[in-house]
Amino acid sequence: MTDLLRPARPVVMGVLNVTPDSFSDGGRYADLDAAVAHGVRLHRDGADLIDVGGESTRPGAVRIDAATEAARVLPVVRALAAAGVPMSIDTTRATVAAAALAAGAAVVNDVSGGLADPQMAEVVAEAGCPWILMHWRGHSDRMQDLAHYCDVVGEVRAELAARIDAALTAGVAADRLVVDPGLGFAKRAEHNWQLTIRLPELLDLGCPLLFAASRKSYLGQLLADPAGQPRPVGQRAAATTATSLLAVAAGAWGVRVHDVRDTVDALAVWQASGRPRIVPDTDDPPGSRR
Ligand code: PMM
Repeated sequence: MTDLLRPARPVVMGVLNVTPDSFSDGGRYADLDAAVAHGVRLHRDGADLIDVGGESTRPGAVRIDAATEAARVLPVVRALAAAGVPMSIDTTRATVAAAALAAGAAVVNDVSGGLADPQMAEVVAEAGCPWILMHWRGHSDRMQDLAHYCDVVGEVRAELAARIDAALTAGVAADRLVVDPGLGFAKRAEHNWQLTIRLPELLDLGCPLLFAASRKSYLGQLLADPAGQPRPVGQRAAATTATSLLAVAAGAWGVRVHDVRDTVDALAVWQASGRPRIVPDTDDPPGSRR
C-alpha cells in the first residue's frame, strides 16, 4: 500500500455508510445489494478507496454494539473485495477493524485517532496497513460539548501530534499514518474554517492529510437561505467540491466525499491546469510552528 500513501494524484475516498442514521446517506445503503452496488459505482466513478462505515458519527448519535456494527459492514466488505474494490473500514473498534481487514479492507479509518479502543494500535501494527488518525475528543453523543478551543489549529495540531506519538510507540510504522483534522467532530463552523484556512500548519506534522468536509453542516450554514435555513444535505455538492479542491491545492493527500464523480472531475481540472498551489498567508518559515 506504499503507493496509496505516496500517490501520483490526490486520493479520493468515497463514502459508503451502511447505517440507518448517518446524517447524509443514512438508510440508503442499509440493504446489502444496494450498498454493494453503490460501492462499485463509486469505484467506477474514480474513488481510490471506498470507506465502509457501520456506525453513525453524526452529532448526538448513540453508540451501537460491536456485533451490530460488524454485522452491518462485513458482508459489504466481503462482497466489495470479491468485486475487486479497494476499501477502508471506518471504525473505532479494533475487533471490527481486524475482521474487516481479514475480509479484504486495506486501510483503517479511525475517527477516534486510536483513542476509543486501546487495542486498535496493535491491530494496525500487526496488519501493517495504513491508519487514518482523525482528531477526536469524544463520542458523538457529547462531542459538541467538547468544541472549546483558544487556538483551534494549535490544539488540533498538538492533539494529533500526540496521537502520532502514541501510534509510533505502539509499533505502527511512521509511513503508515495519515492525519485528519476531523471537521465537525467537536468543531463548530468557525473552527472548521480556521482548520481549512490554516491547513499548512497541520501539513507540517509530516504525515499525509485527509480532508473530509463532504456535505457537513458548516457548508449547509454557509449556504443558508435568507431565512437562515441551512442548505439541505443533498444540495451541498458544489460547496463540498470547492472546499475539497482548496484543501488539495494547499497540499492535502486526499479527500473523503460522497459525490465522487464531481470531485474526480474537479481534480482533473486542477491537474490539467498545472496543479496550482495555494500559498499560505503567513510569514512563518515552514516547520517553525513545531
Ligand atoms: N466524518 C464522518 C465519518 N467518517 N472519517 C474521517 N477520517 N474523517 C471524517 O471527517 C469523517 C469520517 C462523518 O460523515 P459521514 O456521515 O458523511 O460519513
